Amino acid sequence: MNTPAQTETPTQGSARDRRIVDAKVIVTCPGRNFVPLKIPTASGVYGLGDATLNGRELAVAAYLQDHVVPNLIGRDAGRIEDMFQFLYRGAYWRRGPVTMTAIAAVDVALWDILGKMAGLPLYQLLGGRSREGALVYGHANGRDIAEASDAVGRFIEQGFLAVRAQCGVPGVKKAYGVSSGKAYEPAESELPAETVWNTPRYLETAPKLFERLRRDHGNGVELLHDVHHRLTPIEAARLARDLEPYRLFWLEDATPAENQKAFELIRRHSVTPLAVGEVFNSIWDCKYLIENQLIDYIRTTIVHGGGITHVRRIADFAALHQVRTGFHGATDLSPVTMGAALHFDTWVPNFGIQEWMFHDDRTEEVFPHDYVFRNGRLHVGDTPGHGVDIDEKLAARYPYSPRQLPIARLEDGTLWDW
Ligand code: KDG
Ligand code: MG
Repeated sequence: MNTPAQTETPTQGSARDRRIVDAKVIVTCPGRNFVPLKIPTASGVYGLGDATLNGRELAVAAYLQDHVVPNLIGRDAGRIEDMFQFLYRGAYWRRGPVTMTAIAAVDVALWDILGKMAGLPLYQLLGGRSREGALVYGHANGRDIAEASDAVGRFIEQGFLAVRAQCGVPGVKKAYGVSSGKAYEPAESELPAETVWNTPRYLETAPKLFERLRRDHGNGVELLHDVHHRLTPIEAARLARDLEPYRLFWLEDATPAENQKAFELIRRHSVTPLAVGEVFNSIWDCKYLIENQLIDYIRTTIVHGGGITHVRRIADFAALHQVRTGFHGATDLSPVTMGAALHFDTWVPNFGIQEWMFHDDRTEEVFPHDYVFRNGRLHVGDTPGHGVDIDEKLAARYPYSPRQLPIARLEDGTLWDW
């Protein structure tokens, strides 16, 4: 376990102590790109936020540097709600992934400062523990069904209680979620890699994968699957129905969610639980799906959803409609975001599950943290704040490396969703 370096003596934190004296946007690539934001206060206590938007990192770094940082200096770090309102409403231009990721970085840093000054872990500031640890799911994938089943088996051996499974599709050379042996990482090249997609082959393969997984591993493990927006509404309805016998924990992003009425069609045909929202960035993106109970899990997480202050509103709204949280947590979600998300998961009453992928060792060294995996769950520590720190000297050794997410086309060249 890496332990965060900064362990301040708790102070009362007067408005003078809490004055923001600087804000440093850091861009680092310890295995993949991250954009941490460090906000020091007059007291010497600092907060750490995260502004990583996969494949568009420098857009958020510039938005922060040019338009947000100059507004922070001299402000009271304790006015977290007002800061959110200032950056969201004050900018006039609302929502969008760049803006909301920049706001999230500031928001998380301020919650971190508040926790450190109060001498309390973040979950305690939110209202205290609702559970001992956050159920997490890992990513198992294989080039074919047999390989994917072996990968699921390895996760179970490591103690995972929930596993997302993806496998190669015959006739599809390279598909999302399926690595060619090395660690999964979709943002792998300077310009987007092109993949070719085949829906009919996929629709044949996916039910066979889950039939095999239930045969090999039984019903004791929760299984999840990500469609990555690739199906039309009626195809999504068919897949959700075909997967019913295998009792998935969820089927994710079955169809693009701009057209939210499409989910009514899926619901009409199936009781497979649905998860959506990793590409959403505000409560307005989630509202229709939640209030019409068209989904079961909302995936919008802290870093892309305006921070703890805004995502808390989404979670509270979801709770009214019995929708639970299932935060996005792929490798592009930095340890800072994971730390903040895990404190949130520890508190939020309507928690469902947390995605978790292993970070590269270099990433773990740059971001020491106190969360640990035990018996299928991630457990936060009691370090004040969110419990994640940064080794800036080490971060400086890993300069930005341009990488974009891939694109998908159909066999005739038509650009498709992925
Ligand atoms: O940046 C994009 C990735 O985080 C995304 O492709 C991963 O779909 C994903 C998931 O469910 O983790
Ligand atoms: Mg996904």
